[in-house]
Amino acid sequence: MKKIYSQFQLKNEIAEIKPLKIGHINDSFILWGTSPDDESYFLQRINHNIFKDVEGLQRNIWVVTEHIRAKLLKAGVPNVEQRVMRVIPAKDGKLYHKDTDGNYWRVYVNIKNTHSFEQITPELAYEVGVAFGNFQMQLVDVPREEMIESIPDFHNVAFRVQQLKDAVNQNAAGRLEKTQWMVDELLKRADEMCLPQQLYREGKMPGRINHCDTKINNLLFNEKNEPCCIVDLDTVMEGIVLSDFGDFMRTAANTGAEDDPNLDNIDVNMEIFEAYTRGYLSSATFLTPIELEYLAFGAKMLSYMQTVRFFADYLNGDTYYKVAHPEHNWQRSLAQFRLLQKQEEKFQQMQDIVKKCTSNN
Ligand code: GN1
Ligand code: MG
Repeated sequence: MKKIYSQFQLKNEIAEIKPLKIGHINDSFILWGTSPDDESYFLQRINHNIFKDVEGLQRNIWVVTEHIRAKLLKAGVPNVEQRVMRVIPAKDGKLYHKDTDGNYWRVYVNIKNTHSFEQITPELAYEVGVAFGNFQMQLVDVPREEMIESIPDFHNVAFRVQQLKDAVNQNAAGRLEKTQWMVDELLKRADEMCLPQQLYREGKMPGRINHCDTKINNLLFNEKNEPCCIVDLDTVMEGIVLSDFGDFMRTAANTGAEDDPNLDNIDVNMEIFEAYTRGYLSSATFLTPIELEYLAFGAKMLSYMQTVRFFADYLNGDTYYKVAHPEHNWQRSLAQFRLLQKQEEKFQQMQDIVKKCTSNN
């Protein structure tokens, strides 16, 4: 391990290496210095099967973090180092290091004395909404020409529908017969679900920088329990605002679990929906009328896309998502589809909340 971290421009000696059990994608470690005042570091092995262009990925993160840092410094915000991640370049100046086994590594400064939450509450939803709204606000003028799509077509609904159609045609795992009804349900919604991104491609809906993993545990809080820093920047890329708004609603505004075996547990948590919307709209003041008009639709769009992704993986024989049992992707598909149906039922209420929170600003 020393051979790895000594490739980076660290300020002090490392006394201890602690593996961290976070995330399903990369492997993470904390590097502690010899004294408590020393800088400590966050070392990660990047999963380059998923992130195929590591150079571009790291450039994205550099561009985004340096852009935010410059804004915070200019505004005279205190504790900037606790509010934005800092990438430590390797000694050769690259933003990563490739070892002799072909693994890719990167280092950030470890942001000390912070924590995150796993359980959602309306208060937390509000704060997370403010934070992700701020994040997009800070990035409205980031130099996008320097950024790439770290996973091409990641949140592109039409691409995901095409993957589903391919999976149906191949029927690789022989699971189509008993699930044909799901194919029909999903394909009949395809045009509607692809519409906002169609508007984007036609230049009618603006492109924005999204985080693309708007989960509550990607917001760090400091020792005073104030939200301070958004982390997990691997999927930060251009898209439409519906994407981040919708993915938070998909993951947090659900009374059940993402893979809930009991579909009766699943419903839209309207209290969470409202709290996040209120927080988000209080800080994302750059939104245009067309984005506001479609914002609530984002919740349906992301539940739809996740159903399509889980289901296509089920048909393909579980090649992408890790599964705990053979029917897991089917169970996930059913649960996400039920959430979509509940969101369809409550769509007018969701729209009304967005309207109400817009006019309160
Ligand atoms: C994956 O690994 P995790 O939970 O951060 C996936 C997301 C899905 C999510 C569904 C790179 O995220 O897009 O929404 O599973 N990330 C990738 O649980 O595919
Ligand atoms: Mg993630």
